[in-house]
Amino acid sequence: MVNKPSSFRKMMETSSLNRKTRVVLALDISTRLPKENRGNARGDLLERALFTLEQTNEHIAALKINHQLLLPLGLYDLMQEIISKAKSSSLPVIMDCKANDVEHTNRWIARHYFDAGFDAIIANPFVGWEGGIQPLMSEAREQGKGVILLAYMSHPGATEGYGQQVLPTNSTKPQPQYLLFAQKAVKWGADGVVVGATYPDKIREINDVTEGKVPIYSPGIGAQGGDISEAFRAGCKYAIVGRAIFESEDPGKSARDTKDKINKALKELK
Ligand code: BMP
Repeated sequence: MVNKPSSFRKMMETSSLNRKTRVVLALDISTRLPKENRGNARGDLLERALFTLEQTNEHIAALKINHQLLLPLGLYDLMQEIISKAKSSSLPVIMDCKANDVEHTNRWIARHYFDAGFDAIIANPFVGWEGGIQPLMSEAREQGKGVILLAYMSHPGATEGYGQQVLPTNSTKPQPQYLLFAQKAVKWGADGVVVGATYPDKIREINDVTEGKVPIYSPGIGAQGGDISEAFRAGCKYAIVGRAIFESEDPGKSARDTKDKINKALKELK
């Protein structure tokens, strides 16, 4: 059952070291596509996304795409321009699809995202290993790609699922769901875990369980109220930042400031 980490992990480390940044840009630029003007609206959306990527490129270690950009642009359609642009500067691209389905569906989700050029996908460990995460991992390993698992999400309702106490199979002692997910991330050879920066204590606890074997990706900084320096002090490895960068007047400057703030926090930790 145990998997080895993929080359995606190495790719992330190389990108982060070369660019001296731990920022993963969540390129969640979003708009409606009015029926009467769909073509132009899609074109404008693509242009804005490409421009933001250009402005921020040198300050980020990777790019994360989510549904609000993928759905209007289309996977094998305009999204290809964004993936190509990222690839041309050796920027890893992560698809935040939160895959959460059964064997054959998960397998096809992974195949399409990897075939389309994504280097890693994000998945939900609630589905379990057999017929859930296993097919994603096997597709990823066949193609040298990565799988990142959710461990504790950044929103308030995360306490209800990730934060609940559960009785693991073959045990009489309840344990927090997120710590079980952290153990499974190590056992399954996940290439990362997502832990909300809004819960720095959870970052610390999860980091203790994974013993640094699985890099922690933290979203929830800025717009959702998480503090970037605190997240890194707690053990996060990469910060996922979206609106605080792309909604600012100068995304390039915001990305650079975010990078600098993280590097300062890391320096103080030494
Ligand atoms: P922002 O920095 O604008 O809040 O964006 C965060 C990004 O990370 C979004 O794409 C969101 O869907 C994602 N995300 C999150 O905010 N919390 C999680 O727990 C997991 C996520 O993937």
